[in-house]
Amino acid sequence: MTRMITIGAAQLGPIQKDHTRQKVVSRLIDLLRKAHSAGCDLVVFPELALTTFFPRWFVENISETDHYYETEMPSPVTAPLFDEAKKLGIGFCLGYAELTPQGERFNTQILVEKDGTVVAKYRKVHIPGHEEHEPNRAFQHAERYYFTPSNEGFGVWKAFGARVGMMICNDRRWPESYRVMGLQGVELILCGYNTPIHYIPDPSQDILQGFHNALVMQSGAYQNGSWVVGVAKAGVEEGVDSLGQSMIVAPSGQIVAQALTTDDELLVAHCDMDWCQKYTKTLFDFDRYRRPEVYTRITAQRGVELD
Ligand code: CDT
Repeated sequence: MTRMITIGAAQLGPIQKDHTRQKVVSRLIDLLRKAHSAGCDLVVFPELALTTFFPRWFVENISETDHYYETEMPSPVTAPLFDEAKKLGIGFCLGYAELTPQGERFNTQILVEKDGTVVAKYRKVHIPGHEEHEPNRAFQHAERYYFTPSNEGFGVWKAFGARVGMMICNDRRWPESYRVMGLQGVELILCGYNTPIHYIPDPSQDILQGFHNALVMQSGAYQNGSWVVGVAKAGVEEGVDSLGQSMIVAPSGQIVAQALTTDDELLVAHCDMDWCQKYTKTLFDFDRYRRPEVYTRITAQRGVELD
């Protein structure tokens, strides 16, 4: 018997600064309904799916940006999404900016089961970009000013009849993110992203954005025998062009569905969770073949150490 999950990767086109939460939530609900019509069990939305990617601007007083953060989930404005999903019997994964009662700011993603229960919350571990205003840049990537890196790490939860993990955007470039989940038997990894095509510190990488996006998710899937669902907020948002190319990757490393546009677009794939074992019980039988005793540098040291 196979364990199938029909998954919808719900790519979003741009969200401009003046787009209201209500308008965005109605776009999410449209995609949710499309996914339901396509027989999906689970819909995955991007990172920071409720607002424009606000770390592209710097403000002296961070509290001026409080309106971009959610202080409760669901909230009155996001409740219609939760209600519709529960009514349709479809689960979802949603990225948003979180402001806690203690005043901490996280880049967060939640997983909601088909019955409306919030199964898990993941807070982004690898925060890219810069802490300070860099006035010479065409646009900022001040995520390190707006978000605290989470110390909670990468969990794996039982949901949708599978072992599910989450990561957010820059996490997908680090093999450690996948491996920590791989060591917990992950079968499905959900990842939202916002990736500007123009990489200001080294523009020679601009043309490679799509290649690198596929490279990291395909290798992470294959090397850990897991499905990976990567979902973009794409297109030209407030003048900044962001990568689309949302994709669903099989444990073989093959792309089984990929976005064709940089707009709101739903990709659907029927994902057999038992396919993972073809890899985790053979070539990547961790228990049989891994050599943790010679990998101690991975956790003992952070940067490169030269003799
Ligand atoms: N959102 C996010 O993490 N974006 C980064 C952009 C590159 S770092 C400026 C990413 O890894 O795609």
